[in-house]
Amino acid sequence: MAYGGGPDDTICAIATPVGEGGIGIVRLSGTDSISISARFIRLRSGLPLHSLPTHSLHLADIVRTQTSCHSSPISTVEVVVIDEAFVVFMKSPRSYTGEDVVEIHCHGNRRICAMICDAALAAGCRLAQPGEFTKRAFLNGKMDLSQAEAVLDTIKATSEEGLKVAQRHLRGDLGREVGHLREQLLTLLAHIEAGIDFVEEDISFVERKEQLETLAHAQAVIIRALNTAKTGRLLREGARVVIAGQPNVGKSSLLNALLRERRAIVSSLPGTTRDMIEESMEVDGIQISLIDTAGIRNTVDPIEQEGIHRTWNALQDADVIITLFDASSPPEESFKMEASSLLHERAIPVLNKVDLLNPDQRMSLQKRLSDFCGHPAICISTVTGEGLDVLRNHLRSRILPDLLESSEGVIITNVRHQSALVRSNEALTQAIDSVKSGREAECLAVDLRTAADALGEITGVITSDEVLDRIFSEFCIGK
Ligand SMILES: Nc1nc2c(ncn2[C@@H]2O[C@H](COP(=O)(O)OP(=O)(O)OP(=O)(O)O)[C@@H](O)[C@H]2O)c(=O)[nH]1
Ligand SMILES: [Mg+2]
Repeated sequence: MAYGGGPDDTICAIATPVGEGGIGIVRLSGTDSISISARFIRLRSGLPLHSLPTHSLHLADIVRTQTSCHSSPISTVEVVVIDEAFVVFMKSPRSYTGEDVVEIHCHGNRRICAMICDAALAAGCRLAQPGEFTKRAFLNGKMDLSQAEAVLDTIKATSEEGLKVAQRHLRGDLGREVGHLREQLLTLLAHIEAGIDFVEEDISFVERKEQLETLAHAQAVIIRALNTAKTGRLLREGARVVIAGQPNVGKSSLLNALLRERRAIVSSLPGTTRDMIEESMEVDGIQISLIDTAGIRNTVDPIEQEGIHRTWNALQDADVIITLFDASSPPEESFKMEASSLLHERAIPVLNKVDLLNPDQRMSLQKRLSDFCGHPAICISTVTGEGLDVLRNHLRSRILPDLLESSEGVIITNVRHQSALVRSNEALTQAIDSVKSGREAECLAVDLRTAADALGEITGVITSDEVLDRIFSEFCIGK
């Protein structure tokens, strides 16, 4: 095993974030958790630690021993109290890791946590590797691999929707769906293998039609899941939303309005923003990187040219582009901008400064802009704030298609899962082909096995140490 230390060691780590907090938690897990803890935990009740009932909190002194010489030539061993804390014992298998776990809930001071962790190390623990608690939970069957990965996604989720999906996976929704599908393929495989064994007796275990139905159903489920991968990525990483348009249309004003702070400089001079300004925000539960850019125009100013160059680069990576137009400048002018590059399917056309128009002007301009763009344009004013909610809703529905709202199905947020599904899907395509063209059952069996194994990688029934090490190394120590 690539981990420094064996799987049977008792491990410890600080489980709470570094820094100040009401409570800090040091956690021990492994067979010797209690006997090791007994060396540095003194229950206030005076009872021995091994009599600690499971799953209850007990007040204790956490101590360390130190040798002092002072003035005397004979050294003495002193017991020093590090902190008073609550101690909880969670007996195997009813714990996070499935092992005996001791948690020490001390004051949330970084030095105290470190000293308690040191005391545990001195008493015979080994420092946990990143993700080792969760890895043990997986190895001890407390969760499947997709759930273990969801632990990390749950900790790291930055938006409400991202959190929802991570928690769905944490509950095991993905593992269940994938496991169910794998079972169906394995059942089919068993029938086909039986058919191979009994071929001389000419027993047709499953009709071809039935085989095709099972394969097609599996493939449909996988394709549906794969179609959610883009949404999943946006949920996990957040969407890049770029505000672009000609100078002075109000891009920086819009950034400020959406952020609700005066982040970017706004001025009536065209060409104010030279560099890109990127800020994180949450729109309706979705994480967004909002990017204000230099206005696009022909210019001889080398700094502005560089800014515009950066705008074009930002546009390439954008998930959504807010293409902003100025309602107060002559429409022919503003519509004529390098529109073809700014008005593809990722763009939302937005007409700003509508506070300067009367209702008739506004309707007619909105219509002309919508016709010009081939998408309905949204009217806003960063001054009065009107239309900003409509824009936010629009952003949300662009980034999160309806499927997330309506379906209980899984969303693929993880590249490893995605690649396993792609491989499973490819194998199924070949399997379907084999059935249709009447190839030998052996070919079909091989493809089915490949498809089922790829699904097994997602839940971790099929896995390697290398894959596990890679997954858990992304965790922090203590998780
Ligand atoms: N009336 C009105 N004026 C606005 C509105 N939004 C922005 N402005 C004004 O338009 C001018 C330009 O605004 P900015 O936000 O700096 O425009 P920009 O697109 O970032 O400009 P550059 O950085 O130069 O490309 C400023 O004087 C703003 O006060 C609006 O909704 N209504
Ligand atoms: Mg600007």
